[in-house]
Amino acid sequence: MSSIHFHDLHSQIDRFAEDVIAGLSQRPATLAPKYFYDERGSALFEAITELPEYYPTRTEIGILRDNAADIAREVGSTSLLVEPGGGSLAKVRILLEGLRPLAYVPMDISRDHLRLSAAALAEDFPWLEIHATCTDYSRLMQLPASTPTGTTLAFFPGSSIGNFDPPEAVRFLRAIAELVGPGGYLLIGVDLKKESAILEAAYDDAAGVTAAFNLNLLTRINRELEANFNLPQWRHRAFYNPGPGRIEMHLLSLRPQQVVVEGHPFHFKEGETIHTENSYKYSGEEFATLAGKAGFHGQALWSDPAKLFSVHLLRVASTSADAPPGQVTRSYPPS
Ligand code: AVI
Repeated sequence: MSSIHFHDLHSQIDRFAEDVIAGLSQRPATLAPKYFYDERGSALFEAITELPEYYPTRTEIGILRDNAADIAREVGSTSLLVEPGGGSLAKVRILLEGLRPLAYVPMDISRDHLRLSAAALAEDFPWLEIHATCTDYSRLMQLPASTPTGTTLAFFPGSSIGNFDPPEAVRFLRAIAELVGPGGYLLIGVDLKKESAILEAAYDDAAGVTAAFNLNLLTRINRELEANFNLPQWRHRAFYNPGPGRIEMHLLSLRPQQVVVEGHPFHFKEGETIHTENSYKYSGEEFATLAGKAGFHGQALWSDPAKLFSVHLLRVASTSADAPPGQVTRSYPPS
């Protein structure tokens, strides 16, 4: 019989208003992508993952499926599997039978979503102890008390690491390295650099779902912060910026306008944008270098035949004397 424990580490302090006002006061104006995910935003994101142009989700799932046994062999016996941002828990299902951890700790900010998906997982994996932990993992990366000790593997799929700027990504990876400790592992999905036309189509799809996802942030601000963004006067814009190696998403002001948010007026010129998201793309070597700055060394790397997406297995050295072993590179399907 599986056991579910629910841990609430998330303080209710809401910084949405503060963050929006600070972001809109900057030039260029910015809004943090973590605020995309209200109920409608989460549903739109789910729809994005099924779009023909948005290759990352299905490609990563293919890599995990085709290499699940290999991944389990590389990691060996695991006591604890931790998933920061484990909202839907769909991808972890691919790995659970092979890894057979004693306990699984999904961490997510959305209480209700976490409860529902943890309960569904418990039904399907009755042997698994689940510690569903409500926390904003980008601010607090901490295991609840009472989880088993032993080798820990963190799982961070989806290429969400690309939504952090590189210095933030290093800080986040360092927090994961501390969480898993010496000898611990990180299995992480990272989107690869590729032709800009493929990238730009993935973030500006023909059906307009990504546009609706981006614009929904303004709808959310209107609803939750008594604001008056006039939606027809804003347009979704996404492009690949090759210098920093990232897709940028913006909201473009179609005319000069004033917007009021909780009593604060903001002026936008025609053509001015609000920068809402970056999605960094990394070659295998670039990402291994970034992870190295956080104390990880590469143990294995899997990819798909078209080299669209990558899954890295990284490890924290067991002792400071441990020499990092050479990384094994594999492609999908394994040859
Ligand atoms: C969640 N994250 C990895 C997505 C990405 O591809 O950067 C968010 C997204 N934005 C637009 N489409 C998808």
